[in-house]
Amino acid sequence: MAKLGSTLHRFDSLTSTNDFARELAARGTEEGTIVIARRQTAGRGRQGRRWSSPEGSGLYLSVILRPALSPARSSIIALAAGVAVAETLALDYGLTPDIKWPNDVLSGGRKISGILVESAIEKDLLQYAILGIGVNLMQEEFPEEIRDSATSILIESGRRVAPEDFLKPLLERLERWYRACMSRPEEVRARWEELSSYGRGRRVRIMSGDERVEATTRGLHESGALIIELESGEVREIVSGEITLRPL
Ligand code: BT5
Repeated sequence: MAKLGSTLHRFDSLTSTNDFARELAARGTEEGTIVIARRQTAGRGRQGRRWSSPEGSGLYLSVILRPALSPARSSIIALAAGVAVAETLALDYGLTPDIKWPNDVLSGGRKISGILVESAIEKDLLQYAILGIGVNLMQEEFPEEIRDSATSILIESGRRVAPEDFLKPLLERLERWYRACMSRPEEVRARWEELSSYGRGRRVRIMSGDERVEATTRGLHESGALIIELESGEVREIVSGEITLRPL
């Protein structure tokens, strides 16, 4: 496997770094290639949601991955990325992050980073995965819709961190945790549970369509699903998707 970031494509502006990385990956570009942009005009989250990506204020990064994992096991990549971001914030920037399942990284209860993995699957094999990571670095304020729910390293610590400065330690941690996805996935899950207050024994409300249930978290399943125990004692595994989880 090539080192993550050994080839880097840097842009002033892109619709979405994931779009550009996907085009490269579809043309056979090697694993580890990364794409960053100073701003995104159509940065996106999951299920068509938007990712606010103002110029120079955040890190907007996509990494081309070709993991030796079955599609059913691939959600571990997003968990590993959450671990890498949370570790970087904690160990290199002195914050006290949390990871909200599946992979929102929070600081002071507000979202500081989001992760979007888009996979290309053919004949039940993972051809490639694009790991997109957005980290809020220097925003002092946010658009109305996310004013109360978003934060940045500047807001949390008073430090001005440039995208390239954050990129270096992040890539080192990503490298380590990405490799572990293939060789020691149980370590990724254990580290995720350590860094997240949602791992075990957290009371949560789970919303899926019209259904709302209250439950207690019981750790991560091998597949990356969150194990929950309902009031009735019934144990379920929830996979990310249309499910929203709120602390109780
Ligand atoms: C995510 O989606 O959190 C994944 C975000 C991934 C962004 C990166 S940037 C590089 C790469 N290129 C892309 O186009 N995307 C990736 P989700 O869990 O669906 O959360 C989206 C929600 O987060 C939105 O609906 C808003 O409520 C909120 N949000 C939007 N922008 C935000 C920001 N900058 N900071 C905090 N919250 C934000």
